[in-house]
Amino acid sequence: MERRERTARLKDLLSRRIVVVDGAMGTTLQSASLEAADFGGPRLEGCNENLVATRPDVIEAAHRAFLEAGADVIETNSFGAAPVVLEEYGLARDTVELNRTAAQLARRCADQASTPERTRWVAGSMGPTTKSLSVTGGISWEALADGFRLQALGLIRGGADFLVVETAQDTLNIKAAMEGIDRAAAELDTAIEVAVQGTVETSGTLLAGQDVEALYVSLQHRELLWIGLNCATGPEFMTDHIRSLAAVSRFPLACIPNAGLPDEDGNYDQTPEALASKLQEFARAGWVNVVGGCCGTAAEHIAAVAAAVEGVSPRRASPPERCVVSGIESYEINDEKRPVIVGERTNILGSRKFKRLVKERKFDEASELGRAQARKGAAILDVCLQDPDGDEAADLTEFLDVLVKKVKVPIMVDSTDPEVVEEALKHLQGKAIINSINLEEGEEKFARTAPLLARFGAAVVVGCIDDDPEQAQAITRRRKVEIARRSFDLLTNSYGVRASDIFFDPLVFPIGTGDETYAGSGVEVIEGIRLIKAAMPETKTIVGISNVSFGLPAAGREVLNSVFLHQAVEAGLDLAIVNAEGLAPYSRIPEHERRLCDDLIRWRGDDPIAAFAGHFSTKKQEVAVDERARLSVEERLALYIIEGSRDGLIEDLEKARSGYSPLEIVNGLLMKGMDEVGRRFNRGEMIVAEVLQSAESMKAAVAHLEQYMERSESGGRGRILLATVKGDVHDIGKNLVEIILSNNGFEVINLGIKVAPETIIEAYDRHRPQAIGLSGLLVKSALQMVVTASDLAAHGIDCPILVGGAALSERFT
Ligand code: THG
Repeated sequence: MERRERTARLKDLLSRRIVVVDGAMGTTLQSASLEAADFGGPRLEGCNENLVATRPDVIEAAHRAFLEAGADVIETNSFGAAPVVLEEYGLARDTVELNRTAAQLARRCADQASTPERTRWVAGSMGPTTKSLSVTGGISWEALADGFRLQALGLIRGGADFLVVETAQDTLNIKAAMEGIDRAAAELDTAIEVAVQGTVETSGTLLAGQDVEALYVSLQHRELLWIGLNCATGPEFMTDHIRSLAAVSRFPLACIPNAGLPDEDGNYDQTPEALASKLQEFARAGWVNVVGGCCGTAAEHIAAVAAAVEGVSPRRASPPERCVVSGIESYEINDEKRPVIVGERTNILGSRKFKRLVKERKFDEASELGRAQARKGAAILDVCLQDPDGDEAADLTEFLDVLVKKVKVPIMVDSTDPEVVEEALKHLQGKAIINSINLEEGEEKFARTAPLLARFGAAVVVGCIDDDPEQAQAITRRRKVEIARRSFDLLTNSYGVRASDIFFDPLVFPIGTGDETYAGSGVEVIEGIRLIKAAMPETKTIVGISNVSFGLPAAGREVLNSVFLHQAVEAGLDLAIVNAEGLAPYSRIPEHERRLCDDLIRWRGDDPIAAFAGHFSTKKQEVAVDERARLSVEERLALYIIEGSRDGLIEDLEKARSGYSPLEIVNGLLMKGMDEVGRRFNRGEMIVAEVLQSAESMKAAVAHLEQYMERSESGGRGRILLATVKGDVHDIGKNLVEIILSNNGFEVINLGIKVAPETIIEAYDRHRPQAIGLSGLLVKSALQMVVTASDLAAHGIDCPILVGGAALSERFT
């Protein structure tokens, strides 16, 4: 049977029943009591990969034992057969040969065990190597990719049915493996299926930091045979990760755990029955298509696992189509979050400070500008190191290496040079966004960047410019949508880009410089957004907000940026490249200033620039402050929260203390402001970045008042665990609850944010609280509360649960 026919059968089988993969080769070899001579001499002792040459009988016996136990798939003994690993034994030159031999051995065993009714498959195993691009370094992307190429060449030639990139600890290594595999397949003029299995540590992430959802998002663009997890822990610790993957993955799912966690001697001692019963649980939950065993699993384990999943239906994938990008963590772009803020300050063309730091090669300090933006509400960072005097690719990659250790957010690579973009993508584990491509130099230039999208898995910003000889930049709304449509057809038809990975930039021009070309171009952007969203609803829109106000007085810029942003969002804008800190709070902009902005955007009146500049160059910043002095202290306290301001907050809190207790100030006066924030947010008058500023004011106020709150006899009334559930970072409400409870005599153990169910279970076992409080703001947090509660129940924990959060209803509770 041809490989193609066999893999077609395997794909079919994956949808019909749960497929069983073999157990651990390493563990099996250990128990064979091999000696130096078996490996080919003392110098090679421990090099398991060489055994296919020196003791093929031992390897074959292991394969046969697993096939007899009921494995549908056996893995080749080539886990560490990449040149960078083999080099340690002086065997790098034998890479292709060792891999080929490993595949041939497994092929022979699988074929002998196959019958017309039951096919057995050979998976070509490709381990993570001893180097990690993100963590250890010590190898280049190119060298790693080329090593994987050689490994894949040998495995394919030797007869592997598909390849499995396994025990992966670093998504960049996986991407390099994909590259190597693609090159090998091209060289052999063939196609080969690939499965990917990551390894989640007890920390809850891969070694290089990504969680399973970010891992999935980084690989979503490939047609994987399956995605899954193997090694690291026993099945117990995999529960939450497998469940999370099952919720998002469009690929079949594999769960291949160790036989428990190793004991102090490094032995894995989970019994076949225990492993099988846990995997059966996952199977019955509808989470898996593939099961098997990793470290510590012998033929008995595989036999028990095969028996346990027999007759249980495999998972059927039906994840919703979503627009998701990732850094170390994944980030979904959806309507709930409009506008998603893309931080603009890590741009040497847009920030003098950043430019200076880069010039002085102070990359650490420069990356702090990125971190500061992420803290202030930027969900994505735009990074631009385009400098005619510098080496852009070298500067950018060096900077990215520093930045991604500090921020978990997705990165937008702001460069128009295809080579720079490619190099940058070799330094980013996540699914990045390329900013940008366009048709200005025709379809040929387009063709240089577009293939990178599918190769690395990235989203893309498409600027509305084309090769029109008269006016390349689209200024009118009609031209904007026309060019967007042309780019859309090209990308989706010729480059296989998914519509949800296309972000159109209708292009914002400065409307206040006096250049007549751009007079009134503001409203064209707003209406262009509306037309693009209507014509291609699955795509996203993005603009660089600050461009609009170039050349205007600084005080006016913040106001115009804010008004322009609000109008664009109203028209459907999804993402805004902007300085989250440099926006005037919209709710604080007086009516007549909004009017001045609107006149400029829509070009009304004789000279809207003069009217605007006239007002803002004479404007006294203090006016607003004077107005506030006329308000009562109660009103002002609410206003600090609504505006997200802090100037004068502490003094006013001190004034309020003469009439109110600290808790009355929090629950009465400040909460009034918070309620108003909620109302305005729901009406679309405030954006997330502004709400975050309100939250900061609330935190500052509470932090100040805490010193005055008397702690009543500590903990006498009971002990309560509090946690913001997994996937959610919001904790203001929860922290207030903590204060209120501890001021009323409860002992509170606050587990913090993004707390996974297993952490809560551990904490419960340690502290034995009388109640557990789960908190979260997002809609998905409500679902996570259900998941958490059922995990608690599954562990026999029956203590009462309190739930709190914006998305909760009485019925839900
Ligand atoms: N679309 C897309 N990408 C873009 C833009 C766009 N990338 C770059 C730019 N435009 C967006 N970024 C900025 C960054 C900074 C400023 C404007 C846009 C800015 N900077 C201050 C100035 O020039 O006056 C500098 C202040 C300082 O030095 O600190 O306004 O439109 N896809």
